[in-house]
Amino acid sequence: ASPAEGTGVRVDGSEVELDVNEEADGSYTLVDSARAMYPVTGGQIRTYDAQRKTYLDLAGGPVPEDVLPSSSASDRFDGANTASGAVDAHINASKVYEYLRNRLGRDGVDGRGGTIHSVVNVSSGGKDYANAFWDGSKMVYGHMNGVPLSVGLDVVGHEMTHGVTEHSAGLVYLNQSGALNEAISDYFGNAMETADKGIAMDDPASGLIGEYLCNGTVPLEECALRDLNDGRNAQRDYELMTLDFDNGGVHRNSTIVGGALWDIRESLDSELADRIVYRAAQNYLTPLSGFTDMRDAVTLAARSLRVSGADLAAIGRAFDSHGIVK
Ligand code: ASN
Ligand code: ZN
Repeated sequence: ASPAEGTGVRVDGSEVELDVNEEADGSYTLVDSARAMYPVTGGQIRTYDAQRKTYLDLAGGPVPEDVLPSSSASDRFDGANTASGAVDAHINASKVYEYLRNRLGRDGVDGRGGTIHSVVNVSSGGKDYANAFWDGSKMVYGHMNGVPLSVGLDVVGHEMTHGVTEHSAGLVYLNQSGALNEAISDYFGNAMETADKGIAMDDPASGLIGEYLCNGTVPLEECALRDLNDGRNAQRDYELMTLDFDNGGVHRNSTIVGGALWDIRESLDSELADRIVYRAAQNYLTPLSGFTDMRDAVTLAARSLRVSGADLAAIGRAFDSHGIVK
């Protein structure tokens, strides 16, 4: 196989350039061999089509041998490759890769340029599987309202950030450490999307998560899964909820600390905020860290980056106003 330039049609109808492979038989696959900051590992970005298999049928390896990379007879990926979500997953994974590299100086999900695997078009046995997740070695995507979850850079960035967290802080996916894990994924997923789409931080829509999964039928703010501007599904009284489902409510409690992190991104230069949050997660958290540990971590990271007194005060206010106080 050799690296080639292809084109793809996204679910929204737009056309994008894709890094692909040309295979020996003349076909093309969604395998991007053009990246990896330190080309030691020969890492790739590989996008596979599960052809409606269920997740339980995907046992073995990062991706089992009978699940193949999305392919096309020509260097144009449209039709089934659009509908499966493969084109969107492939372009969004490369956007996340570039964001990690250019803004944060990180080489991919594992930080070592290792291969990034995404599997799209997973079903739930005849029905759509309306979710996406990081399973410890790959991203897995289904469809919601008929729309592949890979269309949203916030969703793709969220899932890939779970991989980054697993390879660094290792936050346990339960109770406060789990909610913090979720918040860090929400933060970077939305940071990547606002930067990519040029959404201003003072636009209330900047905080919406998963708002592009609506099929155009519902207003964005009604369709969004969560809102880091303390809107939809936010835990607005900032009281930690004890829930016996969802790993202790990780997707509700997350907005307490995620809302504080988003306030920081609104108050500071956004690139600086990203570096602070990233540094906090990389250097100052451990697997059982909770919300006040994150306050300490962000403060320490900001100090080590020598931010201004005004920025430090804004960081303090962001945590104070979400009830994360020492
Ligand atoms: N989409 C969800 C998430 O990444 C899946 C899950 O519940 N882990 O948070
Ligand atoms: Zn998550």
